[in-house]
Formats: sequence, C-alpha cells, structure tokens
Amino acid sequence: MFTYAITRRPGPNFDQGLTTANLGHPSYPLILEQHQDYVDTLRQLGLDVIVLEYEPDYPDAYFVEDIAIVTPNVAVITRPGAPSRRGEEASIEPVLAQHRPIHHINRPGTLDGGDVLRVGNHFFIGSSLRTNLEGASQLTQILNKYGHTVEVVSVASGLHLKSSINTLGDNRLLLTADLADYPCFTAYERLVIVPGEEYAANTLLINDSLLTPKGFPRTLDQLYRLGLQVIEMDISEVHKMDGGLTCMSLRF
Ligand code: CIR
Repeated sequence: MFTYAITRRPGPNFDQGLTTANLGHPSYPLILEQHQDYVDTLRQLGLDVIVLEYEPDYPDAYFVEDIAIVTPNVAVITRPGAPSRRGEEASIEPVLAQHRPIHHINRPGTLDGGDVLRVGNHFFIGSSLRTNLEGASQLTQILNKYGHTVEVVSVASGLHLKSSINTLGDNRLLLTADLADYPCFTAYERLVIVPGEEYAANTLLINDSLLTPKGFPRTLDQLYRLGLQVIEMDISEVHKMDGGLTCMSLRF
C-alpha cells in the first residue's frame, strides 16, 4: 500500500522538454489543470501528496518518476539517461532521505525510473535508450542487497519499459502485444492491450484503484472487468511531452 506521493508542478518552460510525440504544441494552462486533477485524485485515494515547485532549468522535472526508485526498504537516486535531465535529483533526494536510506546510480551508469517496474518484491529493469546495462547492474546490486529480486528486460519499443507494461496487482500485468510472450512475463496473468491503444499500457495502480489515460475505450473495458475502481484521467498535454500517468509521481 502506498502512503506518500512526490509530485512536481510543471513549469512555464515545460514545452522545452524532450519529446518525440508529434502531437502538437501543448498548452500550459491545460497541463496545469491536468496536473492538479492528478494531484487531487491521488489525495482522494488517501495519499499524502508532496508537491514540489517547478525547476526553471529542468523542463522535464515534473516527470519525477525517472529520478528515483523507492521500495519499502531503500531509495535509489538515478542518473537519468538524458543529459538535460541530470540535476533534477537535487530537490528530490532530501525529501526521500527523510523516509529511506539513500543509494545512487553512478557514472557511467544511466537509469530512468520509468524503466523500473515493481511487482511485489520483484523488479523488472528495462534496458532502453535511457537505461544502460551498467545502470541496470548497479540497481540490481542495490536492490538485491535490500532483499529484492531483479530481472533485466530489453526494451525494444517505447521510451521506457513502463510505456508498455504495468502491474494491475494480484499477479496481473497490463502489457502491449509485443511483450506478451516474453518468457519473464508468462508466469503472470496478462491483459494484452489491443493494437492502437498502446499508450494505455501506462496505467497506474494506486492501492486498489487504477488510473488510466482517457481515450482508450477497449482497454477501459478490460480494466472495468477486473472489478477495481477505474479512474480515467485526461492527460493529453502530458502525452504530448512523451509522459504518462506513472511518470508524474513517486509512490511509496
Ligand atoms: C523525457 O523524455 O524524459 C520526458 N519528456 C518524458 C519522461 C516520461 N517519463 C516516464 O515515462 N517515466
């Protein structure tokens, strides 16, 4: 169960962030509204939500998920794969240090939290354009030391591992078709996303509720059948910046 979430408000510079999405220019007033809805929803779900101020030098800094891995036992501050994002950690580390022992991913390792999927005590680390094998290996050693098991998975499409796969709780995974037959996932019950709705793979489980992006009706229908509370969230402006629901918070 999560008790806390760390988030950060998008700044007026947010449209200078990295993106490959090609979905048009995002609106600042609208992303602020969407971000506030996200914070309000996490609060309604009972989380104590910390909202950090925006970072004038780091337009992507509201994607706080990439900056740390937080488990029940430890917090690991990452070294993001994109050079423009290195430095975002300075304001996150002191917050996490109040709750967990802190470790770091060090050069030449790179790792984005978006590549790290926790399923119970087990962690999947995606090796991707942002997370290199050295970063994955450093994180593996730290997580093993704190009693967690780890597997490294190669990310063939999408920005991060969690762009394509997320946990639904109870041994269930929501994942895109290209990952469905990976041997490391076959022990789980798998809900496979229909073609065209891949963005909805970034659905976020908060305790017994699922936050899912608006606009993916077939996935929504699959999720409703699980019997959990499902909350659709309009995050159009976040999508334009290659982000999703998991990216905007650190939960612990
Ligand atoms: C980036 O390219 O780094 C940001 N524009 C998007 C990061 C999204 N984060 C995530 O999926 N965990």
